[in-house]
Amino acid sequence: MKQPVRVTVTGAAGQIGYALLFRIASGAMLGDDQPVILKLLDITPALEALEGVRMELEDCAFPLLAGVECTDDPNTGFKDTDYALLVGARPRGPGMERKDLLEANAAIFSVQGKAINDHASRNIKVLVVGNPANTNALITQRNAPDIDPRNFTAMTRLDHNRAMTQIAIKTGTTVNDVTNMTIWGNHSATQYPDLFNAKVNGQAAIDLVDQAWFEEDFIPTVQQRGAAIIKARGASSAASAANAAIGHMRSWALGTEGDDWVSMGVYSDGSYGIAEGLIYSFPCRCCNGDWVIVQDADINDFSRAKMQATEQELIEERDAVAHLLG
Ligand code: NAX
Repeated sequence: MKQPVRVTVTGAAGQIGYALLFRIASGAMLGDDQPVILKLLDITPALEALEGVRMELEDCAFPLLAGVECTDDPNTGFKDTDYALLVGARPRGPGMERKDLLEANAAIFSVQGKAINDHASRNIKVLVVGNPANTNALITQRNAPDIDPRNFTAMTRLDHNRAMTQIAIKTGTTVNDVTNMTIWGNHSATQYPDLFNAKVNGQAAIDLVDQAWFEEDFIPTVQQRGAAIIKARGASSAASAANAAIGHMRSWALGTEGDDWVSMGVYSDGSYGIAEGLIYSFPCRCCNGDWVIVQDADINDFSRAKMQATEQELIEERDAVAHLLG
């Protein structure tokens, strides 16, 4: 049996946390041969609820669960951590402007970035789920200057999975037939789900649908899916978000399949002309615990305009929190 690795989950007492922790402990994220020590971080008023989650984790008697620690202190929560899933965030309150939301979250993620910098493993892999995920990931990364910026990522895998299912339904196939899906840019309503590079049974997905459906149905459905879930369920996506987080980390740690790729919000190196240093969602392949941005995706004028619009939003978000970027 391998040595246990430490996995920190923030916002562990929340609804995504509840859908996530049991799957990490079962081996779904890092494999059936990888024991884990779970480190659960939440705010002080949530500590009692967190104890309840710990008890339930213990009661599952998961063979791979080597320990559970609960804390409200980021310095303790990130100590020696190998994997961190930053789920806890400040939700938008009544009357809160976008800028207020960015600032409230910037305060949380700058503290966590510093704690990661000071206490975590130098090889830590960080996934930010809490919204606004890309900019929260940027703030975390910029406050952890001693750690490689490539170790900080944001989640667009839920959007990726949503897009795969929508094209599968439209073409009368299943997600097993869909490959090479890409979500470009921000995890927000400006994201661009790309059907020019996606394939269904090896054929370009765009050739199987009409352009009007792509532009007027597919793109808005994927972009607005989070809002549709809130309207229907009275609560935001939780199990599907947790599932996407498991998928993101699993691909990163254990690799992507063959020629296929996944969508990950990663540190931009200027690929496809996207501003360097933004956390932008690109098509990525993973191998040996590392990711690379796929370089040969086809970009036409339509795609270019959509990719730039979502880039522009990320630039504006970055500029709004510039004073907290460390
Ligand atoms: P909940 O409100 O159920 O849980 C959030 C938890 O975070 C709470 O337990 C809270 O006490 C904790 N928390 C708040 N501040 C904290 C801090 N400073 N340190 C540690 N914990 C803290 O929200 P939930 O539904 O679990 O959603 C969590 C986040 O995921 C939200 O920001 C949400 O917008 C975001 N999402 C991101 C998605 C993505 O695809 N990237 C999709 C799903 C989800 O909407």
